[in-house]
Amino acid sequence: MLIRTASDIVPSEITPQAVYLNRRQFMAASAGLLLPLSAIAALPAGKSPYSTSDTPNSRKDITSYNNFYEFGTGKDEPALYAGRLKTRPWTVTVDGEVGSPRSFDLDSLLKLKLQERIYRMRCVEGWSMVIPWIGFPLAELLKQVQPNSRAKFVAFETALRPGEMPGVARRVLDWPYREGLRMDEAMHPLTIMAVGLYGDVLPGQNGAPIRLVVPWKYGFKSIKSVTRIHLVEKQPPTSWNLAAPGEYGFYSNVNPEVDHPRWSQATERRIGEFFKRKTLPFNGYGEQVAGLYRGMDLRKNF
Ligand SMILES: Nc1nc2c(c(=O)[nH]1)N[C@H]1C(S)=C(S)[C@@H](COP(=O)(O)O)O[C@H]1N2
Ligand SMILES: [Mo]
Repeated sequence: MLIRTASDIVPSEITPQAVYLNRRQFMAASAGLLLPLSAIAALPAGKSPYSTSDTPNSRKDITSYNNFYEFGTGKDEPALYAGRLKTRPWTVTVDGEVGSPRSFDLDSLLKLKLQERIYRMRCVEGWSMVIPWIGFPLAELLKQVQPNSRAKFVAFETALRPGEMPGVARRVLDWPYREGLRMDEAMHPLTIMAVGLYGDVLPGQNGAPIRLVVPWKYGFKSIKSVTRIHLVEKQPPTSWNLAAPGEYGFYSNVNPEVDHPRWSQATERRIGEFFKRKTLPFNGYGEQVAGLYRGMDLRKNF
């Protein structure tokens, strides 16, 4: 057997990581094994046409300044404690007004067509970040369970595990964390379920192992660590709307003209920048989504 030292190997002989992972993934699939977790690192082949050309925030910003109240209300607490959440095994149950309700094991969801999409996320408190998500359109998942004609809204729930979530001992919100979308919002191609960011699996603090991302709405709509997706006829209750109905509406589309009762929504600070930016209607995605709300009074439906 020929033994070579590192200095004998030219760079072109080193299998690029992506090719290596694809091969491993292929071998695992053909052997009937679960996909290795690391496989998703290899998956996003190209950029999605839905991506913004804004420069993404650093991985450090994205993973150290978070809102995830199940792990505490401090922006630094999710990074400290969210790793306690056990993300395997993980099932997402999709049921309600559907022809074929199903519980999906996370690993089967990772086989849906994953893409990298760079989205602006905007928090209601006036800060924003640009995050390179890896995910698949929520519509792809919903189509698999065949929504019926009574399915008008989609309700989402986060896992509730007091033993792993130090923040739920305090009733800052009515747990589990709940969110909702209208059916047409849920089916819109901009709406994704994210399973990774920056070419890797989702860090705990960003909602591991799977979270919703709705880039034209305030950050709290993008619910983390989702275990249940329930299709319903009536507009479902949502955590922030239950907690403070005058401050957080069901729609929560980014709207610089409708202020939060306690602060202006006209400007935002991109994390890492010094000067504030003007906030754009629908967070800059108006061309794609304004039509969903034609004829609606967006002051009343905030
Ligand atoms: N389950 C759950 N999901 C959640 C939250 C939360 O506290 N719990 N916070 C929301 C808020 S207010 C924001 S701004 C975003 C933050 O996502 P990020 O930390 O990945 O940037 O997550 C949203 N999803
Ligand atoms: Mo937020």
